[in-house]
Amino acid sequence: MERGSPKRMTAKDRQLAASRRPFNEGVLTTDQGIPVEETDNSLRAGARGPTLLEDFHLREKIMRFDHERVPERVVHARGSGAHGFFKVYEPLDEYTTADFLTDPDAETPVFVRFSTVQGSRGSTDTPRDVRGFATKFYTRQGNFDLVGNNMPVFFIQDGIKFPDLVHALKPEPHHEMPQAASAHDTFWDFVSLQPETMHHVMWLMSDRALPRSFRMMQGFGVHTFRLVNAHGRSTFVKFHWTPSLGTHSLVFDEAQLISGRDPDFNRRDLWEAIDSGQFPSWELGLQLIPQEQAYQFDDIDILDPTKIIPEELVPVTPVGRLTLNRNPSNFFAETEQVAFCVGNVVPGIDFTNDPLMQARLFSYLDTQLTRLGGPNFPQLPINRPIAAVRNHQQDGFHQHETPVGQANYFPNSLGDDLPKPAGAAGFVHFPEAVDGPKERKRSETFADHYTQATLFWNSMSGWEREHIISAYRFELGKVRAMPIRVRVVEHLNRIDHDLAVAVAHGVGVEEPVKSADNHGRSSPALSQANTARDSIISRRVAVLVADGVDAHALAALRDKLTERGAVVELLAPVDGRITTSDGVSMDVDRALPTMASVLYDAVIVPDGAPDLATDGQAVHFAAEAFKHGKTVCAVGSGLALLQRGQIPLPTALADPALIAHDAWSDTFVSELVASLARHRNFDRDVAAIPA
Ligand code: HDE
Repeated sequence: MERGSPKRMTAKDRQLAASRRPFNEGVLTTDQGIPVEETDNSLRAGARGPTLLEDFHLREKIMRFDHERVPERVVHARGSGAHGFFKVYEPLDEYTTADFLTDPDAETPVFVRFSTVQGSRGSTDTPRDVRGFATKFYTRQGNFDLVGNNMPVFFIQDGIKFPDLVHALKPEPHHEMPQAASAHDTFWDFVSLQPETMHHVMWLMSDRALPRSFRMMQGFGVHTFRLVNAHGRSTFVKFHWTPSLGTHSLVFDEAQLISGRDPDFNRRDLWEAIDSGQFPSWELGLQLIPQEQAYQFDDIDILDPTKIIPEELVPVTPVGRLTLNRNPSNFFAETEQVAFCVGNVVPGIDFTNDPLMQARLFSYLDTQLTRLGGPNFPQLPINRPIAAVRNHQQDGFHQHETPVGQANYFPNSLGDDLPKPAGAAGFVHFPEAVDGPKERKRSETFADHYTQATLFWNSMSGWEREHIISAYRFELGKVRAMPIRVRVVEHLNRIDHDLAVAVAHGVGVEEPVKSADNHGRSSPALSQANTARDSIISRRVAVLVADGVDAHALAALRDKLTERGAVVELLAPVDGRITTSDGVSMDVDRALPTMASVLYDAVIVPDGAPDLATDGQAVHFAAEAFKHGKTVCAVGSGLALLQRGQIPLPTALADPALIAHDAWSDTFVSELVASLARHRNFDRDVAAIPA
C-alpha cells in the first residue's frame, strides 16, 4: 500500500474529465436545456384538478426515472471499482511487445472492478464466494482487460458447462433462494456430479472465499495466456496479483454477521482507504513457461484451468506494480458501465486453447449487448481507450460520435484509402499450427480432478484445515438431499480420507472407507499462514470508552496507532462527549449500539471506566472479537470486562493477541502493533466462548 502519495492525473483521468458534469450548479433545465420554472408541482387544471399531459417537464422527469436501471451482470453483479495506474519495473521485451510491459517510464491508467459472483447487485459484500478482480489497462496500444478472480483455478474446464454451473450456483429457480450463498441443494448437486469442480471447491471452502478486504486478496488471470516478443517467440504466462498488505480473511461467523451490520463492508473499506490516501497496491507477478517446456509437468496440462502450476515448480517473477489512487466519480457511469472483455488484448499478449478461455472470448462481448443496450458500449467514457479509435464501424443504438466523410468502407479511393490496416505493426495472432478432427472431446490430460485438490489440502496450516472442514459441514448441512451429501463425502474421500471423515461426522453421513492414499505433496505458497504480516495500515481499532477513562494513555495510544496508519475509533455507550480522568471533555466517534465488533480488527478496553464491565453490549463486543481471533487488549479496570466476557486472561493461556496489563506500559503498544499486523490468532481455542 502506498501511503499518502499525491494523486496523479493519468491520460485516462484527463479523458474522463471531459465527460464530467457537476450535479450542483446553475439553473435547473430539462434534457433539452429549457429552464424549468419549478419542480415540486405538476401542471394541473386547477390546484385540485387533474394533471395535464402537456407537462413535458413531468413526463420527461418520470420517463427518465422509469428507465434508470440497466440489467445487472448475469454473474459478478455486485462490484466496487477504483482508478489507478500500473508501472512495469523493467522492460519485458524478451517476452512481449506489449508497450505497457516494456516501458518502465509509462504509467498506464487502469480501472479495476472487484466483485462477488453469486449475489445480485444489492446483495452483501461478504458471502462465501469467489471474488472477481478485473483490470482494464488503458494502454497506448489500446485496452487490455485482465478479467481474473481471487482464486487461481476455476470450477469447470470447458465454457460449455458455464451456464449449468451458474444456474446451479445462483438462487434456485422456483423460489429464488438463497441470495448470495452457495449452501443449497442445486449447487452441491452439480458439484457432486461434476468432479472437475473438486479443486476449485476446496478453494471456495477455504478462507480465500472470505477476504477481509479487496485490498488484502490476491488476483489471478487463471488461464495460461501467451506472451509474444518481437521475434515472434511465444512464452506461456500465468498472471498473479499479490497485495502489498498480505492476503487476509474474515472468519465465516464474522462474515455472516457483517452481512447484517454492514453489507457494504468491502466496498466501504476500499472507498475509505483510497479517500484517506492509503492507496492499495498489488505487485504483478508472472509465471513464465517457454513454449518448448509446456509439456514438462507430469500431471498438469497448462490449458486446464482447474490446475495451478505450483510456484515451487515455476516461480512467480515480480514485474510491476498496480496502485489504486482514485475513487470513481459516479458509481453507475464507471463501476456499473465498465465492460470487461476477455478478448481485449494488445499486441504482444495472446490467447491459448484453454477451452474455458475460448468460450469467454465470445461471452464477454456478447453480454454487453443486453447489459449496455447495444454495440456502442465501447464509446462509454469508462470504456473508451486512450488510444485513437479509427474504423468503419457505424450506427447502432446510442452512437455518440459523428463520423464525418463519404467513404465508410475499405478499400476506398474517396477517402485516401484510410484508415489503413497496420500490417505487421498491428495485432498479429500468434501463428500456432492447429490440426485435428472436429469432435466434442476432452483431452485425457484433463482427466485428473483430485491430485491438486489434495495438494491444496496438504498445503494448509492447522487452522486453515479446521476452517475448511467447518465450511464443508456448514454448506452440506444446508443441503436437504442426503444423497448429495453422501456423493460429496465420497469425492472428499478421494482427496483426503481424514478430511472426508471429519466432514462426514458433521453432516450425518456414514464414515467412508479409505479408498486412496494422500500423495503427501504440498505447496507452501498456497497457505495464507505464509502471507505478509508486517503492516497495520488501515486496520480498524475500536476503543471502548466511558466517563473516567485514562486520558493521557488514550491520547498516546491513539497517536501511536494512527502514526502507523491504523484507524482508531472511540466507542461509547451513547454518542456525544465523555469526561476523561482529568476532567476534560472528549468527543466520541461512534455510539456502541450503532457498531459491532465485526467491523473492527481489534478492541481495546482502557483503564478508568469500570462501569463498562456491566454494559452487556461492551462485554459482548469484546467477547465476540475474541471469538473471531482478534487482538483484544485491556488495561487496569478494563480487565474486569474481559472476565465478564469469559475471556481467559493471559495468565491462563499463551495468546499473543490477548494483551492484558494491570497498568499502561511501554510494551503495550508494541505488543498491540505486532498482534494487529499478524491479523488474527486463529490458533486460539474459542469453542467455549459464548458470543
Ligand atoms: Fe466470467 N463473466 N465467465 N469468469 N467474469 C462475466 O461478463 C463467463 C470466468 C469474471 O467486473 C460476465 O461483463 C463465462 C473465469 C469476472 O465487470 C459474463 C465463463 C473467470 C467478471 C461472464 C466465465 C471469470 C466476469 C458477466 C466460462 C476468472 C466480472 C458480465 C467460459 C478468470 C467483470 C460481464 C466485471 C463477468 C462469462 C468464467 C471472471 C457473462 C461464459 C474463469 C471478474 O460475460
